[in-house]
Amino acid sequence: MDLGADRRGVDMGPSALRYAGLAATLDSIGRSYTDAGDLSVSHAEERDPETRDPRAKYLDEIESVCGRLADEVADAVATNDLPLVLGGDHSIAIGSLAGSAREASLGAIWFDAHSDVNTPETTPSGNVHGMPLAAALGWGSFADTPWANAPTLREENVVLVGLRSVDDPERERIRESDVTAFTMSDIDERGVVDVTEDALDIATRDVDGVHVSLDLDWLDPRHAPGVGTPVRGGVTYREAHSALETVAERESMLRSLEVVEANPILDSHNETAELGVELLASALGKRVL
Ligand code: 5AB
Ligand code: MN
Ligand code: MN
Ligand code: MN
Repeated sequence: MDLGADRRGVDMGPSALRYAGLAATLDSIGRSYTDAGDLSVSHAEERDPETRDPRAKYLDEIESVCGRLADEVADAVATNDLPLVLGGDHSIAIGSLAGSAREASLGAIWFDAHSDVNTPETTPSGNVHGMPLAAALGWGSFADTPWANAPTLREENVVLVGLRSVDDPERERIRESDVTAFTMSDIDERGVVDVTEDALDIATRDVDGVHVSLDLDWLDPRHAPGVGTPVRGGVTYREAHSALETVAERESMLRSLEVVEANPILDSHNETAELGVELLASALGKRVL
């Protein structure tokens, strides 16, 4: 999917992650897997730009894809498998979350430079990849958007980690909510492991499982250049691994996992996708010894 973002090419992310050796990496850590293939998504060129709602571009097509994705994720959860969702822009998280929360309660950890809680009413861009958490929380007009299955999450179990780019209306909405937000300053002061442990405690409190969403723009653009909305001052390569190793220590609570926003057009030699695969391996228990 790349309909949720302005910079094109993030729909090639899943291919780049496969090409970066996802299957071999899963083999090497002893994980058996089934590649369920790609969901089909129409391209922007196939669509009439005149029909695009400027406040939430391509929302109808995103709805259709997220509905199908939610079914696949829910099916995997129902058979006790761990759905691993490969993006694509972050709008797909609406489907991941809806599917993961279908049969049991869910918390969420959002590793991202951005807070992704805009609504069609507050968005500065009309890009739905800036809205998936608001959709899952049923904020703004997403309260009347039945397909988002909102509220999928309780505010008390949503934790943002590593924020450094938040729009004014998002800041206001987060402050008046029970969502927990850790900025880069929190990571600077406390260290990424401490913050991630706190995030896991909060996201898993009184729920059955947790969804971990990794937007690759969480990392500093030096390490992850192949993303559409890079923001300086992100976590380092080592900090990102430490955080995802901390996630792996709570594997029994991990219900679904997602990596998004890898854009091969903007990347250099596929290094951002390779990093994405490495980080997934850390989240799934890869250790040096
Ligand atoms: B991402 C921005 N807040 O809404 C907006 O990459 C950026 O999924 C959103 O975190 C970035 O357009 C969305 C300015
Ligand atoms: Mn395509
Ligand atoms: Mn982001
Ligand atoms: Mn995001």
